[in-house]
Amino acid sequence: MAKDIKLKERYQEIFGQAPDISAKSPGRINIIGEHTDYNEGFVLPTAIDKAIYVALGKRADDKLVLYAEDFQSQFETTLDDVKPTDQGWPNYILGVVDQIQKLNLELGGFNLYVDGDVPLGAGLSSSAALECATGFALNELFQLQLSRQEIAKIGQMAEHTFAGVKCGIMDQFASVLSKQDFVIKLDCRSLDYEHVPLVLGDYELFLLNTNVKHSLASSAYNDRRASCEQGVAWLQEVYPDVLSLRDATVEQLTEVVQPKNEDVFVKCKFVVEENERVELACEALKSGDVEELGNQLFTAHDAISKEYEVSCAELDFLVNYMKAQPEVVGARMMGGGFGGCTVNIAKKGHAERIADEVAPLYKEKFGLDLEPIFVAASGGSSLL
Ligand code: GAF
Repeated sequence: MAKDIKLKERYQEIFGQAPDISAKSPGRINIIGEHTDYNEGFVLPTAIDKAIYVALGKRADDKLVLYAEDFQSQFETTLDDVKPTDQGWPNYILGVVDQIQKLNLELGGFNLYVDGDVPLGAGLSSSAALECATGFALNELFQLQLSRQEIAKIGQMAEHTFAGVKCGIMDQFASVLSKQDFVIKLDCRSLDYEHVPLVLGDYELFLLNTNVKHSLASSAYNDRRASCEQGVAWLQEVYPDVLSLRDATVEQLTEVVQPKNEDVFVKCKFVVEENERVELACEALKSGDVEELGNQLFTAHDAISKEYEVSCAELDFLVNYMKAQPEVVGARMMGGGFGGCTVNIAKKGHAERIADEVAPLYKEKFGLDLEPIFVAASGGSSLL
């Protein structure tokens, strides 16, 4: 059921006056291209019709007073004392404030109220959405003249410094720069991008939320990133033109990296091949070949599970189940891994039935509820 978000009313109740500004920034899905963004490769995400909403008002002093509806929790600090907190959620806001201050842009004190309908911990990037909603709204409130790309980069750096995840740019970029009914083919090196129509003909896209919260995710994520950087460092000793895995070939990896460390080799090879899959999937999408697009999703899942090793039993079970469904052409885990959602492509009119059929089997095997989520490709951050 849609969540009732009472942004301006709740701001008024909490802070005793109307907000100066309110904005939203969406969560995202990714059709294909995982763990390629921090390797300067390609991704194919889009924003969804679920977002983080913020209302802000300027204060006369230098306080930051933040209130999160989901946690019924308030946090207070001052502009000259912005640092990570173990309270969790304020970090995504404070990290953005810190980045803006590091750019020597001038902020004043403010109140901020946040609510949203992006499911938390479901791999739909609620944290990137909060960073981007904060950056987007502060940009307007204090007339900072930041571009959307700069807001995305600020969000990414906030995640690195205040949440401890050395993420790539995909989630934040999708949250601020998506266009309704399109996916973004993003070159994560140049940040050049192309909006590609998300037209699936007789097919539709749906998500299944495993309800597995990714507790391992941040340390494993940083480990995978370190393996990729190690691979590049070894490659550069022989091939100085390789600046990231984006520039590498499987042949080079076999020659240089495999003899040094099999595991690093397998991780790097996954990234090189995942980039190729993004190209193939994007071509298939453009030419309306949804079955080929789906094939790329299944292949990508097998590789991310067996080679990159960021899947989990629940995700593997769901993707394997989909392989046996004649109406499903593709499925894979989505996002950083270790939980969250699968993204599936099925013949129109079958998704709900398939989700209903698999849910009891999933519950019996894992003791968890399986939640189907239907999303639409939506536009990026906006004022309300
Ligand atoms: C997470 C990260 F935040 C992204 O940058 C990306 O690396 C993704 O995992 C994996 O593709 O969502």
